[in-house]
Amino acid sequence: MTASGTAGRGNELGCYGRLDRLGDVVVKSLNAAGWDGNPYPRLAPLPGGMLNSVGLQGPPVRVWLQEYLPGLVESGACVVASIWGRTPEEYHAAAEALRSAPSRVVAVEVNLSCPNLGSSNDTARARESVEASAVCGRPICAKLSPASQDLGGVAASARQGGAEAVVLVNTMPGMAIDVNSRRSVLSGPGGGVSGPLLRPVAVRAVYEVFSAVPGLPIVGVGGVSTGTDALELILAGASAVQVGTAIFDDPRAPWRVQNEIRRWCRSAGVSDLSELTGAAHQSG
Ligand code: RRO
Repeated sequence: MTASGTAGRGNELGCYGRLDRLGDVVVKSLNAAGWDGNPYPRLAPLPGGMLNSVGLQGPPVRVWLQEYLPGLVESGACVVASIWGRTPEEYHAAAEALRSAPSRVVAVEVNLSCPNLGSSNDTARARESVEASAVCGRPICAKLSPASQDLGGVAASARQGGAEAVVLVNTMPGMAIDVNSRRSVLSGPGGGVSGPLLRPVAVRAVYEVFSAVPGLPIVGVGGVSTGTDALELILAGASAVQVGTAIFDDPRAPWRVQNEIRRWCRSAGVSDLSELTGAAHQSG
């Protein structure tokens, strides 16, 4: 899958590969009213990763449905719409606007964890926000922050609210300062750290939630740029993997990662990837 926020809102990646050959295309988080996002600069490269404070920029769901989704549907992609809100009511409004989406929108990712919204994934709020999103009328997965002290509790709460899976993890809150200007490198004080730096954080989060909430499917995301990076998340407990920041460096990364996983499985004699989900737990 592509990770939300890294593959555009429509078929932007379609010129690099067949979108219908990916698991799903997850689009940048949307809400009912649309939002301008944060002032620039919003992105900064880091050694081993990236810092962003895009600030949820995006059109209203209604405009996305009219202007961006048709190209994605035409590509044959399975689409996952990501939604955000500041309150359960805002999640409800975004989800309601998606109710009429074509069946190609196969699921909704409820983003409970934007590092640039000041939203933390608090357990009660996770359940309420997911419950409020049920109106979209399709399967829901909840995207959680690695910054939570109780990721297992938040994941369990999202499941109680109706989430069929969790997506682990969003970016990690972070900050970088330019010593010459003595200011944050971004327009605001901080942002979200992604890329290879995030991978061990994601692997641990997936590993913990796989143990803490048995049977809850996990989509792993964070710093995946090769097939073996993806396999690490799968061995920790993920049933599917998203590729995100690597796309900025190589827009063909999602297909390349898929091919590298296939090649590795062939050489290791693995015929069904699901055999590997959580396998690191068996070996201690
Ligand atoms: O738009 C953003 O600033 C943003 C979002 Br919604 C998110 O979920 N994660 C992130 O790192 N940035």
